[in-house]
Amino acid sequence: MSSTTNLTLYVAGASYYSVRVEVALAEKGINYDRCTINGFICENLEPWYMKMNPTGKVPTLMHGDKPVCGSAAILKYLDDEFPETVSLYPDKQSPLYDQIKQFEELVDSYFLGTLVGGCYKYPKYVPKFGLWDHNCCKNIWMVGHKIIPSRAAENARKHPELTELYERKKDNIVEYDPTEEVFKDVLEKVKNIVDTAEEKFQDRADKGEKVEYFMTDNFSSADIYLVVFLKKVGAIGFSSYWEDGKHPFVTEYFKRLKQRPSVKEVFKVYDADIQKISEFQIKGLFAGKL
Ligand SMILES: N[C@@H](CCC(=O)N[C@@H](CS)C(=O)NCC(=O)O)C(=O)O
Repeated sequence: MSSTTNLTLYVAGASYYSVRVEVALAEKGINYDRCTINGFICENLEPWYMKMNPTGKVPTLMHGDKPVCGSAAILKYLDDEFPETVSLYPDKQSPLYDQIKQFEELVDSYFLGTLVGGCYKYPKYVPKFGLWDHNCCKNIWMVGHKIIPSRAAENARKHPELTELYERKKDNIVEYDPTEEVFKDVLEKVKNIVDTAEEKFQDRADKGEKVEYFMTDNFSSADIYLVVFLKKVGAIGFSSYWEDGKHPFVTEYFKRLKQRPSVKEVFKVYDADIQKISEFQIKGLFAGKL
């Protein structure tokens, strides 16, 4: 996409947190350059990337030479910096703003990599693997808890000026390689997010409000968080958490939102990227490392 806004978004294929930003940019109609970072060969640990985003994670948005790191910060930044585009947050003074932020914090109360790593290690808890299959979970688990920390240690030796940043990447081992107890706790959190969403829809319907969108009358960041959450968790294999007859609002909402042009366009690329994650293993990229 040609850039008229001096924006470059660094993403990884099928990255949960990156997809949020891509939906926001599509929704706002903002042009940007998309740069794909290949986590499988640890491009996110290259010094040039770590200098932009000291966490070594995606997404990162570069606006000119200013980096904005992490999906939550980027979504808010886009709203503040591009006020002429459709707004994704209500006025900061309104109680709705705090409610939306609270829901977003609930969705971010666990780390997606922990869910994915746990699904690889304890597949008996996954009702039915979907497009994001057991192999995808295995690949991410491998990269997340083993390849990235070992490359970080190597890079720390090569680039001593960045040792402190690379040292932090050791945390990846715990993040992506949960114990069964930690994983079960994450699953409870996932269920709780689905239940909370259903209750919120029900409350608004009871008050006679329209429930086309999640927390407000218009498409908002709460929709981005919810639809991307449902997409990812559903692709892994947990759609029965809401397709159980007890979550009719969530079920209908997801069917509807998937058809929204911004969401549809981004999810199409996302699905294709999931396929590529499986192919990486087929090509033997991990040969000698497994
Ligand atoms: N809180 C961050 C999380 C970003 C994140 O964890 N991204 C994953 C990809 S979906 C990543 O970069 N993983 C590589 C790593 O953990 O080193 C956000 O909201 O953007």
